[in-house]
Amino acid sequence: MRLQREALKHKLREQQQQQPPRQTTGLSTSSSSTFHAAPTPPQPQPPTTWTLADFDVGRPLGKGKFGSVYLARERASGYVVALKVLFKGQLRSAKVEHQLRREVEIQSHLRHRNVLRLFGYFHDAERVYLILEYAAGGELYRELQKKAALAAAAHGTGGGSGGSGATSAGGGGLGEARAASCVRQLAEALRHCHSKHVIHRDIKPENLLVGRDGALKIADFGWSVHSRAGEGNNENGNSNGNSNSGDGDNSLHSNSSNNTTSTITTSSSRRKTLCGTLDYLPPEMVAGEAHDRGVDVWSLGVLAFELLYGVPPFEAAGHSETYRRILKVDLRFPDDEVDPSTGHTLRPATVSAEAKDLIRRLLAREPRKRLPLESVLRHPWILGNSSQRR
Ligand code: AK7
Repeated sequence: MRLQREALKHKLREQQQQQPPRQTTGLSTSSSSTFHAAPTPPQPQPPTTWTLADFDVGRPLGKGKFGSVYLARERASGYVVALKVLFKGQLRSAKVEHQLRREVEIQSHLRHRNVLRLFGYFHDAERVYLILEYAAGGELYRELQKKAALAAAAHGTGGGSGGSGATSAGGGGLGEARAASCVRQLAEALRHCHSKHVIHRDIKPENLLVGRDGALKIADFGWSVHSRAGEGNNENGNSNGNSNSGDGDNSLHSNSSNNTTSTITTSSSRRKTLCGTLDYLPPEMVAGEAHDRGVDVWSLGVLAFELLYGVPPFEAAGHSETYRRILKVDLRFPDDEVDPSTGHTLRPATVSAEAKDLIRRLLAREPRKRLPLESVLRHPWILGNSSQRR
């Protein structure tokens, strides 16, 4: 089994290394069912091609707007993967084919234990299939939901909260040790992405998966962009705010002219987040300003908060109220929640001062003032709570 796994790994790796990053083609046009390693050069064809018949498809792992993910095994090698099935018709209607192409292209530059691998794709008449690294631990989101449910049950039954220890997830968060470990791994993943000029732009618990060994994996680069050096994104991450160059590759609408890209990007994100959450958007995107890799640093802060408290920091009843809170950076750390009638603590504020310090430094209104990822990795909260390997 191990040898077989290594074999496909090798095969996939070989293909990817042979192919220089190029434009991808054929996601929605052709109806042939050839496999292309990611990225796909127009010519020549990669040495190996796959079709659905090459996989045993197992249980569904999840459902998304454009299709589902299944556990699958490549028959020849026995290598287990996650197969994401997307419907071409839906991709076309939503006009996101170019995003999918970009995702495949972007993923080919990334190789990191905390970034979910996209091995390649193939397609048939109706569907596009993404061959993904399988994350045996599932979605971090579920971990968080479970804790939230536990906390709610504990508080709701009125059985008193008891004294939950400083490291436990008394208020629905994951606890300081697990949260710090997640934040560290995310910072490492994002540092890798940014070093390859990739901005993820959609960091949230739903897009974080957990590997067999508990390692965190950033997934779903469908909203990411490949920023170019010298366009306001430099290696140090302190850009002057003008990023996401307006060439067709980076803009989310291909008919954009250079200086409107940020607006377009924002409206597109807004469009997208209408069916999702606004909670992770940074103020500059809410305000319709240009944005850069600082957006990922902001969402790391939002995530840190949510991992600790179980709810995102700017959550509000409606979208406009969330916008307002984000723009103001209306950051408040929950106090102990006390039942006014009994005086009992319902939700203890067990979050350390170091954690709050890191969150404040990540959630700076000014993108350039946000703590650089290198400094996140050296922050006392990370050093004190997160063991190096998990
Ligand atoms: N246990 C989708 C729609 C539209 C996209 O979905 C792009 C993805 C990784 C993903 C995670 C899949 C491994 C799992 C597991 C699970 Br659960 N994977 N182990 N789930 N990459 S989903 N990418 N892309 C996507 C578009 C676009 F067209 F808009 F770009």
